[in-house]
Amino acid sequence: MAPAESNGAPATTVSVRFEGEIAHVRLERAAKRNAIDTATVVALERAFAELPQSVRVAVLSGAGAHFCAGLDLTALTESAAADAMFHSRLWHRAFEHIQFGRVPVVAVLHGAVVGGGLELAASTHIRVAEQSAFYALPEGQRGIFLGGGGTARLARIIGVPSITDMMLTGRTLSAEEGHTLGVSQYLVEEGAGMQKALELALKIAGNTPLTNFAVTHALPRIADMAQDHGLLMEAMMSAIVQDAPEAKARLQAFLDKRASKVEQPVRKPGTAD
Ligand code: 1HE
Repeated sequence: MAPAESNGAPATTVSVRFEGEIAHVRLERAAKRNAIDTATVVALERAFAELPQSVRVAVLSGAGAHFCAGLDLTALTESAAADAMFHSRLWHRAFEHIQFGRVPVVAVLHGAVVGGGLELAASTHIRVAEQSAFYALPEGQRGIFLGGGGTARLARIIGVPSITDMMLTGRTLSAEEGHTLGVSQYLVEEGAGMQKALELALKIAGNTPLTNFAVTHALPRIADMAQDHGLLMEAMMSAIVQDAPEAKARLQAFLDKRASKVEQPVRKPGTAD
């Protein structure tokens, strides 16, 4: 791995390292279970807003035994309504830089992925969960509400009924339950999350930047549009993406039999072709 480099984010709460085209962004508050205080949310925003041009994909993880215990609750006890609203907007801004930043983000989830930690995970594009991961929204029990984008992003992943259940009853979802609901796209053995995330990150970095842009910026917005508006946007995005010389070269490489084929599922012996 390349030597650690910093982009200015405070090393104590969020670290940023570069390994070729991959940026590793890690929550570094293990003693507080990576609870997110204001310095941490600001550092996250900077980390993703200021990624160098050489970066094509980011991997987000948490130090220690848990991905993230959500909002640092010490921040809430004395805050007035207006402060809390602006604080929530700060989270929205930071996570916007993750969901609609320059590069796709792969998260490695383990241990607690709760409250704002789950909202953070929901702002990433690919989530790899280890078996220890568990998901909860303790906001319901703490007398507060979602404030880190959960009503919008998490609702689009696991749906309003699951959020309602988790918030009203305090239900914790296991890694398997979360996987079934779509929190994670990959569920792996304990300790194997980073390796899987790196394997996926290399595939993502190998795509053209415009395709990755269309997938992360256009696709979720089109899915939120009325179908006729969305299809027009799809046609325009598709025209722009295929127009890039790199796209043309890739299509030609396939026609010249120089490109890899789609990976086919391994057939069981004895099954018909
Ligand atoms: C914290 C926080 C925190 C841990 N804010 N300090 N989130 C929650 O309601 C989750 C609260 N945390 C927990 O339920 C547990 O800490 C865990 C299940 C995540 C982990 O348990 P455990 O036994 O490994 O750790 P611990 O002993 O509870 O915590 C270790 C330390 O981290 C301890 O501090 P210490 O000084 O006594 O060592 C804890 O106080 C501290 N800590 N979690 C502050 N969250 C934008 S709106 C989003 C709204 C929300 O996210 S609400 C959900 C908040």
